[in-house]
Amino acid sequence: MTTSTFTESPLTFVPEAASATQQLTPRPSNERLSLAQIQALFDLPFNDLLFRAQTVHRAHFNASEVQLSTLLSIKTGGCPEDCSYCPQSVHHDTGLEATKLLDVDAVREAASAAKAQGASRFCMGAAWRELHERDVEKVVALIGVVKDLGLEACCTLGMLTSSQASTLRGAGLDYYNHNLDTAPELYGDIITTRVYQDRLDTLQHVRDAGLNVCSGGIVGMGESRAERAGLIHQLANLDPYPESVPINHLVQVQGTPLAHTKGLDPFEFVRTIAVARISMPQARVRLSAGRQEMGDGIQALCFMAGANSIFYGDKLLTTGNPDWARDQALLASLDIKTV
Ligand code: SAM
Ligand code: DTB
Ligand code: SF4
Repeated sequence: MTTSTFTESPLTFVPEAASATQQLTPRPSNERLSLAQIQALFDLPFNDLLFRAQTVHRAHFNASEVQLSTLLSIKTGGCPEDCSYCPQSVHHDTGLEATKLLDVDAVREAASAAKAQGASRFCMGAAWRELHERDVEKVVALIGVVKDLGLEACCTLGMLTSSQASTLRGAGLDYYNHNLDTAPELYGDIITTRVYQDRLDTLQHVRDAGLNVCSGGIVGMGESRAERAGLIHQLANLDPYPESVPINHLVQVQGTPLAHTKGLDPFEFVRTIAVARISMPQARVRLSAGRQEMGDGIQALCFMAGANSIFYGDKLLTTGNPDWARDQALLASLDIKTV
């Protein structure tokens, strides 16, 4: 006999099969979730998982609204870190040409175009291990350009000190992106030039400076389901959890060590989105890198699973993304409004 019922709130609808995770929704933003709870979500029957994710999503957001962020690489390539997924590392021969930091005019032009296409946030990424003091004032000027256009500003520049985080906040920065990327136990296999705690320290500096935290990870790097659960467990237990959670599908780039990784079952990617949505109910969960390779059907499932943000524009940092027109057509066919 099934005990699935609606009681006073849609959030209390808990199918019997999901009772192990009953206490997950709603939850205060600082309530800890165990790894077993996250794993139990991953292990739900696919349709039950999606139903739960949709229920949580609808309690906090309009399910037919997606936020648009446009990315710009403000400093490309030549990065000293050895992240095995990344085309911008000097350790991998990907044929990418390194560039200098862009100037204010180039950023203004790209941000204006993004605004004209409907983006609400402009994210500037640099292939740096950390922000160097000599670059702080230049980045401050770039943030000013984006804010002057009336856009939300986000940066991803590598590790930050607490005083740098405060300086960027003072310049008007709204979000800082710094991904945990994978579960702690897998981290050393993917990157050797920094440790997990370095990432956590920067996230704490960002949080302490009053910036919104954008942090997520990459799926499809050959990790197990338990390791995907481990990543979500870390993100969901940040206190408070991030406002923005990019879930990237690995883009396999020739010349990187992960170029020939065995492909991930696309439904497993959708599950990851759904578990992120349930465990971080009020976060914007961003369907991030990998959309170009994904197909419209899987993207639609990701929106059903609770993704409510995308990177919008024909390029991510160095790799491709669906172009504006294609995304506009996809969102229109799904009756999704943009914010
Ligand atoms: N250098 C800074 C850092 O690592 O924090 C900022 C830029 S870095 C390119 C930002 C993020 O891009 C990484 O944390 C990773 O999640 C993502 N990324 C890089 N290469 C990727 C790839 N091939 N596929 C998917 N995501 C990727
Ligand atoms: C994030 O989580 N994904 C974006 C953004 N934050 C900076 C970057 C994706 C990069 C994909 C590979 C590339 O284009 O170089
Ligand atoms: Fe450098 Fe960031 Fe790429 Fe790692 S992910 S190699 S830190 S640009």
